[in-house]
Amino acid sequence: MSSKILSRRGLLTAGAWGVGAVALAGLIRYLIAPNYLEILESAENATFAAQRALLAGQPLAREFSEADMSPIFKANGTVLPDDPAYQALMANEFADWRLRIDGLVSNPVDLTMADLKRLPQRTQITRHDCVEGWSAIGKWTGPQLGEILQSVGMAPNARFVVFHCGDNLGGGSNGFYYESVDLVDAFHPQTILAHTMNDAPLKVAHGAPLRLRVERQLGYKHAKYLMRIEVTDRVTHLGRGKGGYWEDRGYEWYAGI
Ligand SMILES: Nc1nc2c(c(=O)[nH]1)N[C@H]1C(S)=C(S)[C@@H](COP(=O)(O)O)O[C@H]1N2
Ligand SMILES: [Mo]
Repeated sequence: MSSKILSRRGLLTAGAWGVGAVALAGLIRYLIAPNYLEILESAENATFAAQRALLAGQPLAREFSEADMSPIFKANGTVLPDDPAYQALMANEFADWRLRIDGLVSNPVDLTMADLKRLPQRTQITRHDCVEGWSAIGKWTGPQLGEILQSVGMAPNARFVVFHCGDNLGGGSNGFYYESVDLVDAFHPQTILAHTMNDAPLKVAHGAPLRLRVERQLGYKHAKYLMRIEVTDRVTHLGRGKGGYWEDRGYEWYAGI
């Protein structure tokens, strides 16, 4: 770590200030984004309360009006998962689908769509930017991820939120699409689990029955076909260890716009 801008020792010292360590980590990720994963993994003293304190004053992604909505919103990546488990859920119009939330939480849960719709809902019209060079403005509705995470009780050592998807792209056990965000993005007010797109139930091509919207990040972070959300203290044990399906194949983990 000695070559990093902020040394491990520096971070641990900051940890003694509580909020400081996390706020500092949140700030420096913009300066040294490629090293952010390692830096975060070395921050040991931050508490959940400190993470919450970060929420105040987070910049919002731009929101648009109905008139700005794109007449056509391209579907990209997987548009019809061929995994048998997903196919079985789809055949039943997702009536048997549950969103598993587990990992570093005190109350693991299996949420139904009705459970998710009973929570306070947020609707936002935002621009989606894909690295492949297209953008589209769409309207999304769903509960805030932060509300859900709060309700399951996160452990103090929680650092990442991992999204496990229902589509297997690679054929092997490592081929399932997955993504991860830090707690700054997880608790961002515009980070929602969307079940509704442009006022209609989310279509299979766009990630039915539920997909992530993490509006200050590039398209590939917006995991579709959500099956399980895992709270972790690291991401190195997943896939090829880089925090996401495309990150494992060379894309940046921090895909801020
Ligand atoms: N599970 C899953 N999520 C995914 C993908 C995917 O292939 N599988 N593709 C990503 C990419 S690269 C983009 S641009 C968006 C596309 O979302 P859309 O189909 O609603 O346009 O989903 C992202 N989330
Ligand atoms: Mo993308």
